[in-house]
Amino acid sequence: MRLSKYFLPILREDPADAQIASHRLMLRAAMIQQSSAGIYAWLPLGLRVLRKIEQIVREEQDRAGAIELLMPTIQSADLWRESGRYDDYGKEMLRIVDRHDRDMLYGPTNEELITDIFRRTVRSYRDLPKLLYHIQWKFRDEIRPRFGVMRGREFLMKDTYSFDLDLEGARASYNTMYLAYLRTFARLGLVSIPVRADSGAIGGDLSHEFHILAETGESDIYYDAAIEDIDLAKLTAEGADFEGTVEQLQSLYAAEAEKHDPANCPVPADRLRHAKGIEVGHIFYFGKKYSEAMKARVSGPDGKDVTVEMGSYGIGVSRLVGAIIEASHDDAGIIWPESVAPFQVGVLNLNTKDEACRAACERLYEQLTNAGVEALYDDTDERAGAKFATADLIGLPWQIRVGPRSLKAGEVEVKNRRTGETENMTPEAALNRIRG
Ligand code: P5A
Repeated sequence: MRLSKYFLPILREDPADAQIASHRLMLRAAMIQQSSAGIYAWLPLGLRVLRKIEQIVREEQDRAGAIELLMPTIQSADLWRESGRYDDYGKEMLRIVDRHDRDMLYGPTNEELITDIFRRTVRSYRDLPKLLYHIQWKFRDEIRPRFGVMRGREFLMKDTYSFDLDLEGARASYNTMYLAYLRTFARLGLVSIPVRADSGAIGGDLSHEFHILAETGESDIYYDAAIEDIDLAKLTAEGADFEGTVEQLQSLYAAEAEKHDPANCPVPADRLRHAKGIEVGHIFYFGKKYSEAMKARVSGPDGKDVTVEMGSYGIGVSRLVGAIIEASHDDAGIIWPESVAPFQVGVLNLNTKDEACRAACERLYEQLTNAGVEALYDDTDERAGAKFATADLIGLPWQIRVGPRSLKAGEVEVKNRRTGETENMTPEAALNRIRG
């Protein structure tokens, strides 16, 4: 992408209303623009990151055997009356009346709708287990939307729903998702801590929240350092005792500060960690809460009807954009993990009037593009200093800086955004460094 043709209306000044780094940097880097309280437009740079995160989340769901579908954002109130949640949900639910005076709502979550799909289509225990998911916008009329996309009113969630014949199956589905979540967050370059949680408005009796570590996180958590050493490769290796290991993992200590009782903490002091976290995922086993109320049954092996066991599993996809920035930035701007960077490399032409610089940049840009590397080519007439600032702000993992002086020696300057290290090398070597 040529920056001169792109749409990147970055802000040179800090916006006044942003209290945390991710919100400030997302506005400055022109990733989002507020449309109304807690509701944002995703500008091109932000959308690229959102889509990358979404794709990693999708790939790990697919790998875990979940099947993607797409449910609507607008739902009928009748389904929620059946489950009993229409009144319970309160003011967080955005209620809508259509032209026929029917009560509708903008979905804050989809337990009812998926249960309705299930009961209308699945008849036999032979069709179980089933894990179904979608990645869809949700609306919750949060009393205090804040911190940009971290607590929005409209936000993108990945939500999966499991259907099983019995408790044992439900537990297996839960554990499958638990592991998929650890893998997903690791691929996003994050350390995640699964914390035993209350299940709140979703209901039920087994639940974990997944927190990622970030100094600015809103949650206060204590956990066993052993969690940081979880070896996912070993866990997923062929022949591994999957159930056993996941249950062992789940027994490792992690608790939110309110529930942490120092006197009874089972973790030795040298292994106890205290950190700030951001909740980016939440999984629930809630048994027959919805299937009973909505009569979601299949015929069992003995021909008798069985009410199915269910769970639901959420990831805050749009929240993750902010959370990743909270976990990975410095004074100059964002530092994207390679896996979600909007572009892998910025090619900076430091003197657009210099013919040699122009030719070298064009050639590099073409070679990168041909090699399948996503490059943002700064071909604008800005000063070199402004180009450096923009590149650092938007946080691409690599920068190739092409200036007249080093080019005379046949070299360009390569900067690694994370380490800050710069190195001179030939354009060919730069290409190989970035492809490697
Ligand atoms: C699980 C999937 C649920 O809604 N039903 C379907 C269950 N769980 S949850 O914990 O309420 O939400 C799941 C994740 O969504 C993110 N999230 C938000 N992100 C941005 N702004 C919000 N207002 C918001 N509310 C929830 C969180 O990451 C949460 O873990």
